[in-house]
Amino acid sequence: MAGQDEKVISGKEVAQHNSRESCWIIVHGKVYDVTDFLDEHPGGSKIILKYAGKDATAEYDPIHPPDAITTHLPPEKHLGRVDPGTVEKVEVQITDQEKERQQRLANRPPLSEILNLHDFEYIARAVMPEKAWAYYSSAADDEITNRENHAAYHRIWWRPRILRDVTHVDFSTKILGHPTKMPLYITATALGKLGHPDGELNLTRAAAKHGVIQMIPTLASCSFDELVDNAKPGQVQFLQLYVNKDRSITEKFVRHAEQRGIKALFITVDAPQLGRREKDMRQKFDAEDPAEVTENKQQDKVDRSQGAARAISSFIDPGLDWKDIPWFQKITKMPLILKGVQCWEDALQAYDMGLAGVVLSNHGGRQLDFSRSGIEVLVEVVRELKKQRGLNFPNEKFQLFVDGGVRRANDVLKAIALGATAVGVGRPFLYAFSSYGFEGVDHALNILHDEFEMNMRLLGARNLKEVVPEMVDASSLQSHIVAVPGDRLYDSNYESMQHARLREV
Ligand code: PYR
Repeated sequence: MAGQDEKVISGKEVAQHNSRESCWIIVHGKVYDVTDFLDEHPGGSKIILKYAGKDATAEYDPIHPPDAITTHLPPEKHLGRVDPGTVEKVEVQITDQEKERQQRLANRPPLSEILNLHDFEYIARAVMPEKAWAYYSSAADDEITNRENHAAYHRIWWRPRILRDVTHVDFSTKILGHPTKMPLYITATALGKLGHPDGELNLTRAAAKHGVIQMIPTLASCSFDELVDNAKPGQVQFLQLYVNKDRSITEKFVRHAEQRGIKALFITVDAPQLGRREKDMRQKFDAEDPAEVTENKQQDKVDRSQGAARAISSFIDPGLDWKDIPWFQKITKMPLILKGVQCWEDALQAYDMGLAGVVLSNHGGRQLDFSRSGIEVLVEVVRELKKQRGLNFPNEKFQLFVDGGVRRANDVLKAIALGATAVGVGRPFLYAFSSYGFEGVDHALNILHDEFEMNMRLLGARNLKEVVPEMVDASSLQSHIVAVPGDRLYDSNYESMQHARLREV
């Protein structure tokens, strides 16, 4: 239906289809009949009905991957193109709360005053739209693992070496054979446009400038091709994969990614169902009028009190299994890495099945609460793979990655000392671009660069090969107690969880 022959429909005609009985919406200038889809919409019918007969682009964009409509609606429901001059503008009412937020955004400090990644988080919390902050910052259940991810690094202490000539320090390395200026990569995080209109493009550009690798998320707000098209020639990108219940969709995506030059496929294995992120869920619930929620419940087959996470994730296949691995090996030559491994037994199985590595991760504490931190799991994986398969780490053939809770180059170097090839950093870059766009991510990477340089010197390590296990005391890592009286992340940025609200009388 696309192209020259596309039917042109007037805004007036679209406006007449503004009910549950006949619901048309406009997204990016195209008209769709979503009447039959209303009850299937993972985010519930109410939000679509709010835009019935109108242009829904602004609401649609941040929370949907660009191809969501084309994937879910049969072609006959793509009605044509709207005549742009005839569309009535949707009135956006700016609340007092939003005005205050915009004021805070205008008053944010200059980047020169941002000294570390915690600062970005602090500013982001103040200047981001509430829903976006809730989605990015939330974690599963009581958020114990989310806090533990960071706290675990507090239980590892350095044993630095002295009197080594550290005039020149080099912390570049290779990830899966591809050079990176620092031993970290920008890991996959969903819905970048919730935080900034350029979404994940901010990360693509900053990764290019700093010579680090970006992992493109399946659930990016920007389209996959846009992120690849905007990479510099030769810029290395990886892909994070959520596996679709419809394997033909996954196969097409993986083959396309390989053909577009993606260098490695990170298959997420810790999310057969997305965890309960109650801050996110509460946001969504608060956005509704409680009385209407009760009234409409009968009509609404989908539980929509589940926040952004639920709204975007219903396609993920909970049936994914070890027996699918050979299928992946058949459809792509890209190195395969499992993202979300949490014990040595699974790491060993991944090695035995010929995979290229594993990310020891609990999904930023967003999945199973009381999962251990990736850095803690790293220690047992290194020990058991050496014992059982004679492997030494870091290892070129089977690489170990860690993510979660990292806020300093100091944290990253602890993982390197313990055997990781590199570390994934996610939320801090989201907070950086949500507050300052591309310049924020650029500044965050500059900060990390400076921290690496200083820490390498203070450790007495001239290159990453000299960051060795003997340099750390990780003997307390397994005791899950945080022996610090206070912590900047939790004292100033971490937001306590709320309880259900009493209705006003
Ligand atoms: C998350 O919200 O954690 C996803 O991975 C989509």
